[in-house]
Amino acid sequence: MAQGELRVLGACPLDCPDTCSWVVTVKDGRAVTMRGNPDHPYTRGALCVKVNRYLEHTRAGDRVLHPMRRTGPKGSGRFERIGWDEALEEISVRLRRIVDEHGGQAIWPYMGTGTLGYIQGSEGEAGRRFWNVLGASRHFLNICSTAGNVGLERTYGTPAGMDPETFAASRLILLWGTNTLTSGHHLWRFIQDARAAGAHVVAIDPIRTRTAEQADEHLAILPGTDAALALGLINVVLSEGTEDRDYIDRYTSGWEDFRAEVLRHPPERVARITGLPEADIRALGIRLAHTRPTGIRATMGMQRHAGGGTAMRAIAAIPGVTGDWRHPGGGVAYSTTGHIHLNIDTRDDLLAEPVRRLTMTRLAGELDESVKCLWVYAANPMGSTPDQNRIREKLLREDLFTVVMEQFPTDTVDYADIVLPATMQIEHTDLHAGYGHMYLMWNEPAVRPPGECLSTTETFRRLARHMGLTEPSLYDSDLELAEQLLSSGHPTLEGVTVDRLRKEGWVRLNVPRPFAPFAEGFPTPSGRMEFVSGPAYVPPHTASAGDGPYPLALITPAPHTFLNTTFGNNPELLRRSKGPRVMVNPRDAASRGLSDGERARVFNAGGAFEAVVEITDRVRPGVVASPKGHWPKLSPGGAAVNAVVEERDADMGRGAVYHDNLVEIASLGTVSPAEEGLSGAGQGSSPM
Ligand SMILES: Nc1nc2c(c(=O)[nH]1)N[C@H]1C(S)=C(S)[C@@H](COP(=O)(O)OP(=O)(O)OC[C@H]3O[C@@H](n4cnc5c(=O)[nH]c(N)nc54)[C@H](O)[C@@H]3O)O[C@H]1N2
Ligand SMILES: Nc1nc2c(c(=O)[nH]1)N[C@H]1C(S)=C(S)[C@@H](COP(=O)(O)OP(=O)(O)OC[C@H]3O[C@@H](n4cnc5c(=O)[nH]c(N)nc54)[C@H](O)[C@@H]3O)O[C@H]1N2
Ligand code: SF4
Ligand SMILES: [Mo]
Repeated sequence: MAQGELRVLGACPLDCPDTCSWVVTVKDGRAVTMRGNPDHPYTRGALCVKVNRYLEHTRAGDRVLHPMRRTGPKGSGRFERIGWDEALEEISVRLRRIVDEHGGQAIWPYMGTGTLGYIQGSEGEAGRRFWNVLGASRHFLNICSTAGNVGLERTYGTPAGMDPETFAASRLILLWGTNTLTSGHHLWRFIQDARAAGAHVVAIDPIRTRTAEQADEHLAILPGTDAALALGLINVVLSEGTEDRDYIDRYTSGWEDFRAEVLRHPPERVARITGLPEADIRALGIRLAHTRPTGIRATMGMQRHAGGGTAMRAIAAIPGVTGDWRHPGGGVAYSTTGHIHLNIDTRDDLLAEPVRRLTMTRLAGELDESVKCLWVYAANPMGSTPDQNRIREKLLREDLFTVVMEQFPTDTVDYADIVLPATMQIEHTDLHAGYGHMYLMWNEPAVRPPGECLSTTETFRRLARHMGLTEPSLYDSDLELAEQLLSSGHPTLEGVTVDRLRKEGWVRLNVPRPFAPFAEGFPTPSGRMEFVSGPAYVPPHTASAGDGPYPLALITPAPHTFLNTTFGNNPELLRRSKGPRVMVNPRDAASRGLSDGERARVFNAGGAFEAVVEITDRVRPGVVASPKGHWPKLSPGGAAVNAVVEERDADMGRGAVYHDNLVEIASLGTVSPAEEGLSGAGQGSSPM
């Protein structure tokens, strides 16, 4: 390290399972490099295509650096710069008046997943104390993973499962509705270790993603039919007679009913439901029956469907039947968050009376006259939330007071009355925990915030002071908040202190290594895993297509170049994304007269967006795919994929159904040369 240089340890804040450890080199108060930390046992160095540009992003010309007040009509994005005092005064007056006239519940604090920090972000529900003192409505952050979480909780008593590091010990790996190489690529090293020892890797995904391409086998299942496949695989295990009777007797409940449901799903029936060849189902079933340990990596993709919760339950049943939970490297890994027992005290004691709960994915429907203030932070609902057109209409309401705390001028910012400039990760303190690994992570600020940016916690402290609120805990410092978070007394956190985290950068949870969490039972009330009772397969919405006007099943997966809508404005990443595109099978393209590289309109009753057609057999007939993350205002036609995603709930946890919508596609004619640079038209198919 050169003289005068400082090395600061941090952690990636984004909603990605990996929560990378990074090292920022600071010289003369300026961050000069950011590199993945090779010493971290899970993330081991490399960051990713997106975050390699994080430093550049912190200095982007369009960064929001000062408080701003709206000067044009809502949606115009026209603002004037104001001072913090002026902003705080205007906000205080408006909030007081709303609370006096309509009650605190007229405020909707709409927090997203822009940072998963336990201090600044959604995992610790930053700002919640402040909102409780005002009696604001509660925000239900259901946008991402709730169907799967609830499905697993009902089965195992927790959404937690395998330590992902133990995939190195798996001998059969099912990558089930997960695009590992795009959405959390650090798991791949462990999969490669398993492969070197002879493991077989199977991707179960309607799209031939870059991950499916690298797997030994790819089952291109019909969207939303995974529960049926799980039942079919278990059916074959029973035919082979390799179920673990001892494990089932000791550690599970509801087996007889579930077994009857399994017996109703022989491979020939499952083939009809899933669109997979019967021979493939049987072959994988036989492999599963005879390979211990089998590790299943299932992430959020497969639960963004009408039956997502039930699908998770059916998949979760597999290691209960095979006894895979006995072994490290066996079981299911969805999220590790359930293993993290920080003390998340949301301070409901500060509420004067119970308040209602408003649902994140239901913004379009629930943002009615009863809401007088929408306070958006670490979220970009105009880009990420279903039913984009209806949200846009609702945000135009003149008597709605909208405050947006942001780093960048998103589509949502365009509808704000007041914009508050937010810090980025190298500029504030935070505590993190990966949801794809077993480490707590510390993020030390490396540089001073640019302009007048403030962290979430500091913004709420200043606002509380400006409003004259007297509750002492509103003024706790970030380090005090960190100490409180670590004070749960849970054995997995024994010996973990703020000092230690600051010094070492990360700490592994105190769990055995290797870790087999359910080798001897489950954290359910009975101590047993609960097999789903009754029907174990809920068909997807897309199964209802029939000969209706919208026959194509649309999947809207994670893009390689953005993280949700974060980085959607980075010029280089936007260029590499090739712009909004839609993958269409040759057969569906031919029947619509679509040609490769042309501009098309993707639409249904809820709305439409424009995309460049990519004709490819990466998707099967009847299925089309277009990645999430493009900013509507930076997209041709001014709309993005969530214009056609409906506001509907999955079967559990009110989960969103991003991959379960029906659309039609029509040609818009050829792309003009001016657009070609962005669209990448004619460059051929590239993986998701
Ligand atoms: N590069 C990048 N990384 C990301 C994100 C990003 O936007 N970009 N987003 C982050 C976030 S917020 C999350 S929640 C995670 C999500 O990570 P993933 O769970 O990987 O999310 P998706 O890309 O939505 O879906 C994964 C795969 O599931 C497939 N799939 C869709 N429907 C079905 C189905 O019915 N059955 C099966 N078997 N497969 C199906 C899709 O085709 C897709 O390839 O990734 C995080 N990581
Ligand atoms: N079509 C489709 N849409 C989807 C999905 C899908 O699969 N398909 N996936 C969904 C999923 S899984 C998720 S998690 C959601 C995510 O949806 P959102 O939670 O809305 O996340 P982002 O779109 O990334 O927007 C986050 C914003 O927070 C800002 N931000 C980041 N850090 C901070 C901070 O510290 N303070 C403040 N004030 N702001 C900050 C960023 O600049 C960014 O604009 O999207 C969902 N949308
Ligand atoms: S987005 Fe994921 S892979 Fe990329 S740096 Fe962040 S945690 Fe690591
Ligand atoms: Mo997510």
